[in-house]
Amino acid sequence: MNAAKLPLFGIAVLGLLLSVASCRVAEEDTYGRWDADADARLDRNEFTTAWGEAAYFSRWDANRDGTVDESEWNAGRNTYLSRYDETQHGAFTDWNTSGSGSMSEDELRVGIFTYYDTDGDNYLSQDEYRAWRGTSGGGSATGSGTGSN
Ligand SMILES: [Ca+2]
Ligand SMILES: [Ca+2]
Ligand SMILES: [Ca+2]
Repeated sequence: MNAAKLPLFGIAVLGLLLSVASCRVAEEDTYGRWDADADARLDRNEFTTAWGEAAYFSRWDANRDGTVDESEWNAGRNTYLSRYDETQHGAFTDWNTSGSGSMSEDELRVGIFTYYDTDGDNYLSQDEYRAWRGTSGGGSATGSGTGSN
């Protein structure tokens, strides 16, 4: 009937959809939650907190003995680090800086941070953060225990 009103209605619906979509993005993008001082950079301390809260170490430590040995590290690397390249990211011995038989949580976390800090500036940017949280299809940022890393 009133053809002139239809486009306006369409625009209104489109606007509503767009605002819903942007809300979803804001909810899913939890960078701000991990970026405790809100300087738009995730530093090592902030990363350590995020890592600990998400209990990532236990996903690598398959036998739950509190360390990650070379076979566990190899398995975790194949599972979680999709872009892993030994010449670029180092071998087990490079990550296992203490030189003991297996890797502590600190050692593994430093390796992971370095892996995702692709520009090497000692901070995770939003893009680097997304690469970290978005791998292995874990989905929601809060995770259910079987997500990334
Ligand atoms: Ca920060
Ligand atoms: Ca272990
Ligand atoms: Ca960086």
